[in-house]
Amino acid sequence: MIEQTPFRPSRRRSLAWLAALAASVPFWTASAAMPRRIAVTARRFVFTPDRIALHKNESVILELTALDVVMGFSVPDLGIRTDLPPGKKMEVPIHAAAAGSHLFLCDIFCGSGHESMNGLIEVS
Ligand SMILES: [Cu+2]
Repeated sequence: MIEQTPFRPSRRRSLAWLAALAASVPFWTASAAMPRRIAVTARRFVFTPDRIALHKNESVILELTALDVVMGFSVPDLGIRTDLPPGKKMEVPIHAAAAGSHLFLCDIFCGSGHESMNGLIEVS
């Protein structure tokens, strides 16, 4: 007669659990590293929101969409700019390396209020 211990997980079952755990690692490490996405719309002559607060060393993706005419999005301090064709979502990654305020603005003339079309990225 063979004696059995009350609980002894089989080697096969242990390997199955280990395989399941290993398979889940890429999923949760990828989701933990996903940057925050911030939707920003542009229309004559405002960005919404016009204040974007970031944490120092945070990486985000701005999802910029012009609602009416071709706009430009420029953050001169950070060396970032892109055209905003109307109706097309443009993704702009930003890494906020240092604390401070950075002006962003429309740099394509879009009408008589163009000069006041701007906002701030505030990193703290
Ligand atoms: Cu403009």
